[in-house]
Amino acid sequence: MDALSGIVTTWKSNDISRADIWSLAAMVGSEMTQAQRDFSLDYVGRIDCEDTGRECFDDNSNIQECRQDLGDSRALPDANLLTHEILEFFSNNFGFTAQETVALMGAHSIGTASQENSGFNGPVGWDNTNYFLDNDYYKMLIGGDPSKSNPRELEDLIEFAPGWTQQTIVNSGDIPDRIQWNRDQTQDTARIISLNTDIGLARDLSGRMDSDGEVSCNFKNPTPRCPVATQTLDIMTTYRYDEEKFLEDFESVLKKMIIAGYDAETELTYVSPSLFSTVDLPKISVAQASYESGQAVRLTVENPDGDRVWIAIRRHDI
Ligand code: HEM
Ligand SMILES: [Ca+2]
Repeated sequence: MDALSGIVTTWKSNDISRADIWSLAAMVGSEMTQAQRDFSLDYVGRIDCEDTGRECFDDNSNIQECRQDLGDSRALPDANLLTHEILEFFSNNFGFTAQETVALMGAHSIGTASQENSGFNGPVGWDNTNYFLDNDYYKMLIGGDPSKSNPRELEDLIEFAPGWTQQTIVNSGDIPDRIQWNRDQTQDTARIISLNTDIGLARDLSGRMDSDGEVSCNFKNPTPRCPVATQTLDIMTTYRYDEEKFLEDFESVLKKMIIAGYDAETELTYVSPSLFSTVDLPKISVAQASYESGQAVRLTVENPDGDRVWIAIRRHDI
């Protein structure tokens, strides 16, 4: 939020809302980690929560004045949701199918988790390529025997999957202790994590998880092994073996997510992605925003001729 606030302020008067900029940031983050697909921001005109006339709530469901970190939207999903609860969350809030939900969760192919933010300790993130939006997220959870003509036999999907064990992360202050899964450590896999919600796309932890998130079955070890998540395992397997399909479905569901709640054709403004220009940061006046290395933001604005153009804003030294 802080990194984008300068940009939000600058473009407010151009009919580009904070929600547009945040949606744009999601597309830029995706594009910067996966150049093969076109993560364009196709629409602008989203209404910020303080302008919707709806009520905003704090964590205790008390009505509060709407602001950027306190919206009228639903709470974030809990990291201990079970398979069917994950599917329900994305179905109820976005109308997504199981396939769309499994594709969207592949976002954990990028980024990391940190104790100071969420209480989870995942400095490497969910796979070994946290700067690349690829299908490695699925490879962490689904096995298979590549030497076989059908590498997708159920037993092999389990037997040849990486191993995972739970660990309690002790936190202080307002952040509760967390239970996460750590991938069995080899030289290549040190510190890769999953949350119960990630494991839940491969294993059904129903009836086997306590209220803290501790699970009484094993990911692989058969004494006792957690049952497979029958609603999602096939889709996980498809993406594990077909990166193109994953990227195609991910792009499509992400674009759907960032227009959720709107009839895009009538309530938003279409932006032609064919008009694209790149402008170095010092030439325009949004330098107040602070960027980490690797971050960038793209905007659509009208140029002096009245054309709508794409502008990529990025730090000069990257
Ligand atoms: C059941 C649903 C989900 C849960 C419980 C969940 C939970 C989390 C948690 C706890 C973190 C660590 C945050 C931190 O410590 O900084 C995280 C990071 C992240 N999540 Fe999710 N997430 C979910 C769905 C999604 C979806 C749908 C997306 C995007 C489409 C997403 C994208 C990301 C990204 C990119 C990061 C890395 C952020 C960074 O590196 O700063 N997640 N998620
Ligand atoms: Ca990755």
